[in-house]
Formats: sequence, structure tokens, C-alpha cells
Amino acid sequence: MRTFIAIEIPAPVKTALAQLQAELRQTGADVGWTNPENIHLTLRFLGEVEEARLTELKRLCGEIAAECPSFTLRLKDTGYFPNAKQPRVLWAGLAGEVSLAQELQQRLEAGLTALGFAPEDKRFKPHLTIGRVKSGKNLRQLVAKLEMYSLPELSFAVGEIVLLKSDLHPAGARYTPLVKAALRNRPAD
Ligand code: 2AM
Repeated sequence: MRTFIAIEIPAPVKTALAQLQAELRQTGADVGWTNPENIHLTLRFLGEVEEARLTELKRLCGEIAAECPSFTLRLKDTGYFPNAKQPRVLWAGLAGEVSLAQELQQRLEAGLTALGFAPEDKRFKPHLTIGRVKSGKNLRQLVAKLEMYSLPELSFAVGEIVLLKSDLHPAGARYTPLVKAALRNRPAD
């Protein structure tokens, strides 16, 4: 089955991203918009994984999560991959305790490598994908609007990671949690 490890985002953040999408839709650009319900922060895409490996994957998620402190992120800025000239993926960025998200991701990466998963060659760039550009139609307007848009700097607490199953459907991907693993509780500062 197709799987990945992610951080789920709360409803107010999804609402803010849906508002951003609604604004960008007005440009008439040719974009496949992520269903706001499906927007998440991917820590590690695993791709096809044999069912027999799920037990060790779930255990790994639990072990790594228990070692990593919970943290806070907030929405900040918008952007695209790979660049403004050829935008393919449109995203909302994150600020706050990003270094803790990076540390969590690195530990997951190390754990997965130890389990025999092929190492991820792309550097981890924490982002929330809001859409994927399908053609060059009205692209200039889209980029201009995305750059002008001022995203509310909503904060949210990250207390767990989730191993998700992804089923691809013509109407969009369907994600099902396989396991949720709590991060280490951090006493309030
Ligand atoms: P991204 O596009 O937001 O970076 C589930 O498919 C999630 O895994 C997607 O949200 C996607 O995140 C991420 N992902 C990373 N690499 C992928 C790949 N090669 N194929 C599909 N999804 C990938």
C-alpha cells in the first residue's frame, strides 16, 4: 500500500488555506487544488510498502515520536516549487519551531534507513501543498496573486505524527490514518 508519514493540521488552518485557494481560483489558472481536508505537512513519503512491513513502521513511528518533543508551528508566507518562473507546486510555508520539525524528520529518516528504506534524496522543506499547476494558463496572474496574498499567521500545536495510507482516486487522494504516535510532552515554558 502507498503510505507516508505526516503531521495533521487543525481546522482553522485548513479554513485559512481554503480562503487562499478561493482567492487564487479567481485567476482562472489551471490548478489541481488540494482538498483542504487533505492538506497536511508531509514528513516522509514512503510510497509502496508491503503490508508485512507495517508493524515495524508503526513501531518506528511510536519510538521516534516518544523521543521528540512536541512543538508549535505557524502559517507563514506562500511560495512554489521549483521556482516562480516554473511554478509546479503551490504551497503555504511554516515558521515557528521548524527546527524541531526538522529534527523529528531527521530522526525518522535515520530510523527508516536503519529499517532498510532507501534514503530520501530531496532535502526536507516543510510546506503545505495547496495545489499543483497543470498548464501555463493565467500563470502570471496566479503568481502575482500568490505573492500579494497575506496569509494569517495562525499558530498550531503539533503533538503527534501520523502514518497514513493513501488511495489514489480520480476525484483526489483518500488518506486513512494507520497509526498516530504522540510526541513527547513538553512542559510549558
Ligand atoms: P507534497 O506534494 O505536499 O510535498 C502523499 O502523497 C504526500 O506525500 C503528498 O502530500 C506529497 O507531499 C508527499 N510526497 C512526497 N514525495 C512524493 C512522491 N514522490 N509522490 C507522491 N507524493 C509525494
